[in-house]
Amino acid sequence: MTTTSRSEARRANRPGPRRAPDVEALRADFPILQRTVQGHPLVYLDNAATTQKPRVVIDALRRYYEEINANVHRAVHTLSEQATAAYEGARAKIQRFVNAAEPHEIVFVRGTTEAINLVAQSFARPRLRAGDEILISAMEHHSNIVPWQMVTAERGATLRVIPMDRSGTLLLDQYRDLLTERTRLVALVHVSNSLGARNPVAQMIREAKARGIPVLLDGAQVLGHHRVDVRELGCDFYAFSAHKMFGPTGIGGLYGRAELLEEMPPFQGGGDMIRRVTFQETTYAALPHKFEAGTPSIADAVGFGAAVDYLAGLDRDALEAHEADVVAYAVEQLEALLGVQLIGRPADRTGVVSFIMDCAHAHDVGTIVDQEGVAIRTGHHCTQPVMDFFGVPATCRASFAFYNTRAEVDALVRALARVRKVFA
Ligand code: C6P
Repeated sequence: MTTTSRSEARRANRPGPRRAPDVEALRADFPILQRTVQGHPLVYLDNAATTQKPRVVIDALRRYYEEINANVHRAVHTLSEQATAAYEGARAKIQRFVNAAEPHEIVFVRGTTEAINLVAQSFARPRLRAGDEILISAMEHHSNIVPWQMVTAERGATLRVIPMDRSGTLLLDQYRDLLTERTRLVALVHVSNSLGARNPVAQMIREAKARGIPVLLDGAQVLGHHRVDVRELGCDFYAFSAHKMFGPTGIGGLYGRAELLEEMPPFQGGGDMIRRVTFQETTYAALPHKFEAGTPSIADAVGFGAAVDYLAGLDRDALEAHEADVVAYAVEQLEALLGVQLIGRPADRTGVVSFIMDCAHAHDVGTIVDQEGVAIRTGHHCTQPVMDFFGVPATCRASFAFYNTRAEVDALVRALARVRKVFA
């Protein structure tokens, strides 16, 4: 594609009246999508694990290191001031992207896992008493189970679980019954990474808040697919990872309502999170720096800002519609295949289709389809309780981003036919 036709195509993908996105032009933004794997064009269907990075993000990282690199908040020299401006500028971009009220309501963390651990240790731990309860759901990622197990065990509190049915739908009547005067926090996955179920979080938050119970959402699988407005949702905490929304690895965000963040003690101690240190005592820096001990991932935060700029510059409604079409096509094609069984059939599905094959273990399926250039994830997807619920050791998971196409679903289906030929 020439430079002119590429910029014309890019214009077609900007916000405006609804039209089909120019997916080929979007794919050209992602250098890795041009490569081959095992002699075949790469078909990347492992976006729930991590998304690919557009050129603008890669360039932002390179430019940062080539032109600005310095430590932040520490020196008066020009580079340090520029690095600080770039780092804090990225925070403001992310604040606007999720519609938080203030930049200091966004804490930079390593990712969703660290964001949830921060809330478990700094919000829940000091508040929990024996007999209190934390409520999670049956479809949580280990990141939204283990931190709560650790903190409830230590404090003599109990972890309760909202059940689901075999479609991968949470049982809301039981949810209501589980919200009691003992519940100290609801911590809920917004979109399940192993089933693709998008939970009715707005309604669930309303019901918790009506009883004065704070809510944390695990948004790891959301921001790359849907717009999120944390204030409209009314959640207290929202955890997310840049690498699942076209940004770098090693950086993510925790949105927290300022009022709650203010009350919470620091998560870690060290440089940059203090106001004054003596051997007798330490006073802490203001938000958000109180929660950002040590030198942060500055370049990655800048790259995260570039990813958010990239997404905000696209027609997201059109991309969402395109992605929904590709995912629906994948469901239709996979369920028509002999010996393939879908795991979970959520009515509201985002980005993920999990399945098993009767002729082969998931890992063998993953190995064979890789030989055809198709990347899917196989295993328990860090959701072992979900595997236990469905009575399977592992699933194959095809997970999508807006740059995927129906033709790539066809490539997956052809690769699965080869699995059948090898094992049946
Ligand atoms: N899921 C997947 O292949 P981190 O690793 O901190 O960026 O994100 C953890 C996490 C938390 N919640 C959900 C719903 C997730 O999907 C993930 C990461 C990847 O599904 C890696 S296990």
